[in-house]
Amino acid sequence: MADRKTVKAALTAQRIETPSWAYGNSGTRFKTFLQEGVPRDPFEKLDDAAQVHAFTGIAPSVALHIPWDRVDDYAALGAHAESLGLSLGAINPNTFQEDEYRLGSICNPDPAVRRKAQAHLLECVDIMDATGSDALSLWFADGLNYPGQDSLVERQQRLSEALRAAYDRLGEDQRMLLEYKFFEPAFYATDVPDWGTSYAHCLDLGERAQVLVDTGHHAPGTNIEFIVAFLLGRGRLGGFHFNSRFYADDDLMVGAADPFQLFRIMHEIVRAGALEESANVAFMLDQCHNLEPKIPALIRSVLNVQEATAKALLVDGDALAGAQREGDVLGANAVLMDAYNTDVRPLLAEVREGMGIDPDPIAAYHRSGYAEKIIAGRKDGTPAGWGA
Ligand code: PSV
Ligand code: MN
Ligand code: MN
Repeated sequence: MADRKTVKAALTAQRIETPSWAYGNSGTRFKTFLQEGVPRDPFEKLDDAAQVHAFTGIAPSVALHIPWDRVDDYAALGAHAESLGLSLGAINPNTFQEDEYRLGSICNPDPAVRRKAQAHLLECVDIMDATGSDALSLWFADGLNYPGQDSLVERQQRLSEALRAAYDRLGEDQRMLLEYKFFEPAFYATDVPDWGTSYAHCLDLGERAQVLVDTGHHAPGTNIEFIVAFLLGRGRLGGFHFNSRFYADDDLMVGAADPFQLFRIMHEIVRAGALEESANVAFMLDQCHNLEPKIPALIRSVLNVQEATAKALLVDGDALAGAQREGDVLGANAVLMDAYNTDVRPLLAEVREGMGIDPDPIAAYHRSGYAEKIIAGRKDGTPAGWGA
C-alpha cells in the first residue's frame, strides 16, 4: 500500500473536468425545470465552474459543447478562463440537434448532410486551436430506428471517412476521443454502440484516437471496469464521462447510484498508474442537474470521484497480488473490500487543509453567498440551457 504521504500527493494532484452544459438549465424530454441564477452565456458558466474549482481544488478545466458554447471570440473565452484560474478542456461538437440530422450526421445517406457535419468537426478543431484544448470529444447520435432503414455496412464506411478527415486535421498535441452509447436516440441500431466499435475505429485512425467511456452508456450489468482495464492495457483509454445511472443514460451525479462501481473503476486506474498526468486520461463529468442546484451538485460529484479515488489508493497492492498468486479468493476480495469500506473523509479533510481550502467544500460553498449573488445578479436575459 502506498504510504499516507504518497496517497495525499496523488489526491492533491488529481484533476477532474466539469462540463459547461451541467451549469445551464437541462431536463428530461418531458420538461426542463428552470432554476434561478443560471448562467446566461459561456462566460458565466466559467464563473460558476471557478466556484467548483475554488471549493474542491481539483476541478480547474471545463469542457465546451459547440454550438451551445459558441462565442465570437474563443481567445477571449480562454482569457476569461485563465483570469479565473481555469483552462478550457475538451471540445464537443454537436451533430444531433439540427433538423438536417434526422437520419444521422456523418453517417447520413445524403452526402450534403455528411459534408455539413464534417465541416462542423473541422470547425471544432479550429476552436481547439484558439482555446488551447487538446481533446476533440466525439459522440454521434447516428443510428437507425427500423431494420432496413439504411445499410449498416455503408454507414460504417461513412463513419470511417469522416473520422479520418477529422483525425488528419488534428495537430501533433491534439487527440480524438470517440464515445460510444448502446442506444438512444436510435433504438434499433447505433453507429458507435459499444467500446469494441470505438476501439476498432481508433486502431484504424492512429495512436491519437482513443476511446471515451461514459459510465451511463452501457447495458445494465456491464462490467465497466473490465472495459477500462482492457483499454488501459492497450493504451487506448482516452478518458471518462462520469455520471450515475439507475436505468439508462440518466446523467445523475457520479457516485450516487453505485459508488462501489466507481471504486472498482478507480482501482483499475490506480493499478495501471493512470492517475498520473502523463497517462493522459481525461477524467470528465457528463451530468445534468435537473432538480438539484447545479454548483453544489457538481461539487458533490467531484468529491464523490475523489472519495472513490482515495479508497482505490488505499488498496494494499502487495497483499492483493499475494492473495491472487495463492488463489486465495476470499483473501483477495477482502483486500479490496477493506479499502472500499475505509472512511476516507478524515484523510480528504487533511488533503484539503494541505491545499489551503475548507475541509467541507459543500458547507463552505453554501456559506460563501455565491448562490444568492447569482440569483440576484442574473435576473435579466435568457438562461443558458440545452440548445441555447
Ligand atoms: C450523449 O448521451 C452524451 O453522453 C454525449 O457525451 C453528449 O455530448 C452529451 O451526452 C450531451 O449531454
Ligand atoms: Mn457523454
Ligand atoms: Mn450520455
